[in-house]
Parts: sequence; C-alpha cells; structure tokens
Amino acid sequence: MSKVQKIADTVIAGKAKLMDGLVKDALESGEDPVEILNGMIDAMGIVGEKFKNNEIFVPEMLVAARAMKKGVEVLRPHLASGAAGANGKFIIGTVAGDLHDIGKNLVAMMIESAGFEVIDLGVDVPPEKFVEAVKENEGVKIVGLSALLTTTMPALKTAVETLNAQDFRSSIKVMVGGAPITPEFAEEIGADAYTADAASAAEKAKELVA
Ligand code: B1M
Repeated sequence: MSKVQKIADTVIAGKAKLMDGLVKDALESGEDPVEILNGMIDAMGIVGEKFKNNEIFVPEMLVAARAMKKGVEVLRPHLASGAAGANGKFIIGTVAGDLHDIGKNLVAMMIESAGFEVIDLGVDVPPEKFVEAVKENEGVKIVGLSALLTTTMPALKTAVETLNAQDFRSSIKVMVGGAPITPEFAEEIGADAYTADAASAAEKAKELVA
C-alpha cells in the first residue's frame, strides 16, 4: 500500500495520533505534500459517503476530521509560503449555523500562501460579525465565506446580502465556496466570485486584487 493510501485510510479510521508519524514519514520519503493533501481530501469524501449510507455516524465523522486536521498541521509548513500580507487582508469564516471548518482552513492556508494576511473568524459566524471585522480592520480587500450544508446556504445568502448593503461594499470583494455552492448560486446572491477548491480560491483572490 502506498504511503498516501495509508494516510488516507488512517484519516477514514480517525486515528489522529498516528497522523503525525505517517505524514512526516511520507514527506521524508519524498511524497509530494499536495498529493498527501489530496489523499486526505479524498478520504473525507469517502467518510461523507459512508455517513450518507449510514455506515458511520457523527462521532466517526468527527474523529476523521480530527485526524485530517492533524495531518494538515504537519503539512502546513510544506504547503504555505509567500510574502505575508503583501496582497492585503482577507477575512474568512464559515457562515452561521455551520460548524464545518476543514475546507475553510485549507482555503485560509492557500490564501495566506498567496500573500494575504488572513483574519479567520472561525465557524458559525453571524453576518454582523463579517461586517464588524471589515470595519475594524483597515485594508480588507476580500471577504471569503464558506458553507458546507445545503441547510446553511440561506445563511450564506443572508451574509452576502448583509455585506452587499454596506457602504464599504464597493471597496471589497466577496468570495464564496463550499461543497453545495454553485457558480449560479454565487451569482444569484450577489457574490463577486465562486471557486470550487482552495487552490483556485487563492488564484481567484490574487486576480481580484490585481
Ligand atoms: Co458534516 N456533513 N455534518 N460533519 N461532514 C457533510 C458536509 C455531508 C455532505 C455528509 C454527507 O451526508 N455525505 C452532510 C451535508 C449534507 C447536505 O448538506 N445536504 C453533512 C451533515 C449532514 C452534517 C450534520 C448535519 C450531521 C448531523 O449532525 N446529523 C452536522 C452539521 C453540523 C453543523 O455544521 N451545524 C455535521 C457535522 C460534521 C462534523 C462536525 C462531525 C464534521 C466537521 C468537523 C470539522 O469540520 N471540524 C463533519 C464532516 C467531517 C463532514 C464531511 C465528512 C467532510 C467535510 C470535509 O471536511 N471535507 C462532509 C462530507 C463531504 O464533504 N463529502 C460532511 C474535506 C474538505 C477539504 O472539503 O469542506 O468541501 P470541503 O472544502 C473544500 C471545498 O468545498 C472548497 O475548498 C475546500 C478545499 O478544497 N471550499 C471553498 C470550502 N469553503 C470554501 C470557501 C471558498 C472557496 C472554496 O471561498 C471563500
């Protein structure tokens, strides 16, 4: 079994304690950090499928998420680099009612490597908190919102509409993403950009401030 496969299986099994050793070992033997990350992302997809099919339940999803987070922590220095803050400030958060943060954290990491100073508001972020954060931080260029549940898509809409109603709106860009979000939905709710994954989010962010 390949080292990446072993890491993916360990995420699915939720064995967070093994992740540090396995990821370091894979890196030392020359595995590409992006391949390791993609292996873990695919593993979370499998976890989601198993959950959908009632083969596993919330606790198993949670331990898999912990294992993935551990792996990302080890990978982080190998993935993130870049002139910190040169492109301005990027506020990010997962919308109200939504606790999923792995994808949002990956987007934050890639955005940081693209030269932005990232202000991460965490999960379950109410619309007003995004607004306050823009007002409190001088030089915010982009606000990024993540939503992982079909049931929190309305919260994403409310958050974007709340931002769109602010005087500062013309001086910032709003980016959205997350598994259930589509480019059409992003346009319909008045966001400036949608991207499907963390790497394209970083590319798009650079484009938006160029
Ligand atoms: Co949840 N969950 N979950 N969950 N969970 C999903 C999302 C689900 C698809 C599983 C399934 O049924 N197959 C399903 C949603 C179904 C739907 O909406 N129709 C689901 C459900 C139902 C739930 C609960 C309701 C379960 C329950 O309690 N009965 C509950 C809700 C809690 C809440 O939020 N209020 C719940 C809870 C949880 C845990 C807490 C246990 C855990 C999250 C832990 C954590 O994040 N700290 C969890 C997990 C782990 C998942 C799955 C298995 C994995 C999510 C993940 O981390 N993926 C997920 C199944 C799946 O995704 N296939 C599932 C890996 C990550 C790298 O991908 O987050 O998509 P993703 O991010 C990507 C892109 O989407 C994009 O880039 C990222 C990186 O490439 N992206 C952006 C994300 N944000 C972006 C922002 C951008 C641009 C791109 O610009 C700003």
